[in-house]
Amino acid sequence: MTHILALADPAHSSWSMRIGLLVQRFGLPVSLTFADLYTSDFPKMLAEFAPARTVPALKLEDGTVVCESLAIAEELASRFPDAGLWPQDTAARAHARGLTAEMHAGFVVLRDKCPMNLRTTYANTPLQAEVQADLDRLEDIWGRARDRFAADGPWLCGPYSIADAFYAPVAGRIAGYGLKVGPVSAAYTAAHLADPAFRAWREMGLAQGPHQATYDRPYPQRSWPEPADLNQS
Ligand SMILES: N[C@@H](CCC(=O)N[C@@H](CS)C(=O)NCC(=O)O)C(=O)O
Repeated sequence: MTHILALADPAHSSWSMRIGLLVQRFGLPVSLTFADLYTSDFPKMLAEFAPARTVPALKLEDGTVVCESLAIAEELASRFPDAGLWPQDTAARAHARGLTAEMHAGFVVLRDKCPMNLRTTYANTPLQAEVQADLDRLEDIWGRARDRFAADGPWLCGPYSIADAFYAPVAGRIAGYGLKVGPVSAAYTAAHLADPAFRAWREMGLAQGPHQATYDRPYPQRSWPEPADLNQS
């Protein structure tokens, strides 16, 4: 038996994306299993992951199930200590933990108003004012992290870490809903859009799973931006 991670629609399930992307980006020996949201397959899959009620859910090879993205990320970091899921530097690691926990618990308005949709890209959405406070907070915390820990690369706390995987779906929302962001957020979003693992995840989202009409919005559409488009916004 091996570790198994239960996930849902890669285009829409942002919590699935965080942990699935982490596993794929770091090449962790965890197999992925998917079920589509809003289908009978979803509870059927989770029945094998009791007591989980949501995805992601991780079943370890001894049968133990871990629910909740933050706990799963921590457990993977413990199981694979040499993989570098958290920054090695102690201050950067502490900071990355705080950023990750804030994502897990926060940004409720952004998450509610802009549900992740890696398949459809909108322009001129009327969402900017509603989500501005969350965007301002992101610009602040991403900027502080990068100023202190990330002078040499595009990520938050040095090398790509759990914190970056947790914010990857936010980059997807900024790109997908055409949200106007400050220079730090634009550059950080562009880094995600250029990241091969992010791109592979989005390709999987385009290819896998049914159309989920609940994510449709009545806004004009445009094409998915290239990383360079973000830097110009
Ligand atoms: N707090 C949970 C949230 C997980 C979550 O809400 N997952 C969604 C998919 S993105 C889900 O499983 N929804 C199905 C449901 O609520 O029935 C975590 O961090 O893992």
